Amino acid sequence: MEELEAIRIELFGKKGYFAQEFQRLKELPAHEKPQVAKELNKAKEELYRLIQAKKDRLLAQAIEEQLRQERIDPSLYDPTDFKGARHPVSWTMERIVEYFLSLNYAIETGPLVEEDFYNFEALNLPKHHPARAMQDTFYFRDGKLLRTHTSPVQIRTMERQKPPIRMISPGPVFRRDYDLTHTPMFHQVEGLMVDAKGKVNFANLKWILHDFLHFMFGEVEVRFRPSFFPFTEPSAEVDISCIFCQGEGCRVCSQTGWLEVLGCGMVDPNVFEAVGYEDVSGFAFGLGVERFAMLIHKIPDLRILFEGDLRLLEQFR
Ligand code: 2NM
Repeated sequence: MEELEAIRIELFGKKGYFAQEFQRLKELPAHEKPQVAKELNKAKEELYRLIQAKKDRLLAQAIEEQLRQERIDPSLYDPTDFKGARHPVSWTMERIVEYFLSLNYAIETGPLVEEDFYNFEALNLPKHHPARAMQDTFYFRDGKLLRTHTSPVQIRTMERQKPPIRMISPGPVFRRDYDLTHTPMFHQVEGLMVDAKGKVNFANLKWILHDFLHFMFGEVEVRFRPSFFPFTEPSAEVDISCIFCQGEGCRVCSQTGWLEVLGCGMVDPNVFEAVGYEDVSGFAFGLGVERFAMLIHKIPDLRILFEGDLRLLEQFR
């Protein structure tokens, strides 16, 4: 293409061959001028046409070469060879949500960057409360923080709505923790039911969690153990009989025959006071989705869930 352009300039440029030849016409005797001019014009037209034709051919070749190099082979895409699959944490989250949707619970979400009030203060965790030190929190310079649980969503929902409330809050939470059984980000689902005082009791909580755990784990034993959370009173931790040894005792259940899967309780009056509720009662519960996913799918190591290794996902197609 460059060579061709050089030739074109040599022939047709301002000081090119034809410019010079037409200049020289003046020096010719008058009777020769028409004939020479005619032949010059004919040669000029012919050469112009040839150069243009060559140019077109070179351009077409260049485009063809480019198309050849950039060609996509659509037969390379094989939808039956798809390596991806729903991640077990997503699957577990969706299954949990499916259960509570079937009971007409609302699915609520909220900000991941939270204010101290919603993450701690309103949940009966005043400043300097020892329970605050239990959870190591990611703080921002302006005092905001990454939520350490999804309970702030419950607080925000109660601020916005009047009872009755029936909701769950699925989503990621963040804690400064990283070892064999803890990652700095994991997922929680927390639930809340509130109605007029006396209408929601601990028996309701026991029934729904029994039913829910059977939905998730099949035919397991369920037991409630007294426990403590700042935002509930009374509080309980919930165990299921070990799904690996059917309660016989194994490494996963530390020979106890039981696996801890949930925390729950009746919402503390201080929490209701913080959101301006009066004469109500309610229950709440919380669970870690990764732990559920690991138990259900018998995944031995928490970190596998976060490595993005396709060999994990291939097993969930
Ligand atoms: C848990 C255990 C017990 C809980 C309490 C609340 C709120 F905001 F309603 F007070 N939300 N979630 C709760 C109660 C969470 O997680 C182990």
